[in-house]
Amino acid sequence: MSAYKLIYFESRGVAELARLVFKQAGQKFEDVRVPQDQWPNVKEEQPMKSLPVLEIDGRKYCQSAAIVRYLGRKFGLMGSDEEEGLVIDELLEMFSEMMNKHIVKIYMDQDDTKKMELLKAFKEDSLPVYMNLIEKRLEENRKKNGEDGFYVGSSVTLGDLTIYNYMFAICTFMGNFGLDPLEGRVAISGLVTKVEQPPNIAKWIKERPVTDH
Ligand SMILES: N[C@@H](CCC(=O)N[C@@H](CS)C(=O)NCC(=O)O)C(=O)O
Repeated sequence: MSAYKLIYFESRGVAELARLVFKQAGQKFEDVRVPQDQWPNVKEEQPMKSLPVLEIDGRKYCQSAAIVRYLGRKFGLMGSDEEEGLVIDELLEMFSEMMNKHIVKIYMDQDDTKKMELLKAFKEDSLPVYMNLIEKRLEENRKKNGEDGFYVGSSVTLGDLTIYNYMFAICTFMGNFGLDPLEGRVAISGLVTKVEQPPNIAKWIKERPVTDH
């Protein structure tokens, strides 16, 4: 049995999805959270001088997207065929684009009035494109698997964990500005609630450190 260590900062950031995959899989891992004042020393030991880093039996691997995909495959959470895997990959890229092209830029803006304007524009113009496709995929899977369906197939996959993780982050951020990205999105809201229910995930959501991002 491999020994896993996930090294990141004291935040959810780009490591939380990997933590959720470990929890859903019921796989033990060491959740190392580096305090900012220790970062200069720890940085020198990391292959890319950045985090997250996943250590498997002492060997270090980088890049959050590669790490979650590896863990998804390892623990059987990438769907039951190549097409389900493609739909999950499509979703991961959508959220990556949403974060990098929109959310991170808005987050970095120092001017709160400007931030509010950018967030409103994001909610009206760009967000619906992503949300519409997510709802379309949910409807496709509902037709195939009925009400028991998740994002793909009829059990939790990396797709469901991805939606839960990013919607939690985006709702938290936009909620600070009185905006709800899930407004009118009944199917996606329903999925988010459903992902919170399995015992391992419910326990983790309750016990994980509360952080701003
Ligand atoms: N593409 C990389 C980005 C890694 C990255 O930029 N990590 C940031 C934290 S989110 C970091 O280590 N910052 C500290 C530093 O660069 O000194 C990934 O997704 O893993």
